[in-house]
Amino acid sequence: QFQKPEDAIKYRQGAFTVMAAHVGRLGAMAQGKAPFDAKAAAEHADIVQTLSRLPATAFVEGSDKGAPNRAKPEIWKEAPKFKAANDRMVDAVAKLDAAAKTGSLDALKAAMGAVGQSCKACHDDFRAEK
Ligand code: ASC
Repeated sequence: QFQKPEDAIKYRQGAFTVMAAHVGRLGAMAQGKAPFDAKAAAEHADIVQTLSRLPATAFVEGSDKGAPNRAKPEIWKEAPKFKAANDRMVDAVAKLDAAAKTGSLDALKAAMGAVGQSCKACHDDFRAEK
């Protein structure tokens, strides 16, 4: 699937970068820093849901090196724990997508809380400091 570790690193970083952009726009709405636009929120959540499934495919063995990246060795040493953390993120994002489709700001706020926690949990355990 990836020719070299660098390709996997770039792929997952690209997915995370675009996810973060759309999560950020949803976060701004959830926090009242941007006006709530139900249609835009549903579109952002849809994009995030599609992207949420991609990074896990790109944490291939040996891709801790090959290009600058912040993946900790625990991703591979504690693979079941990493998979569980990834699955929680995917699950939280699926719920976010459902919440965004309801058009309710309160539903969006609640779902964003869980998404943010799932981002942070994985970063705390599996992402190295800069
Ligand atoms: C974001 C983003 C993250 C998470 C994290 C939540 O918008 O880019 O990495 O939320 O900050 O704690």
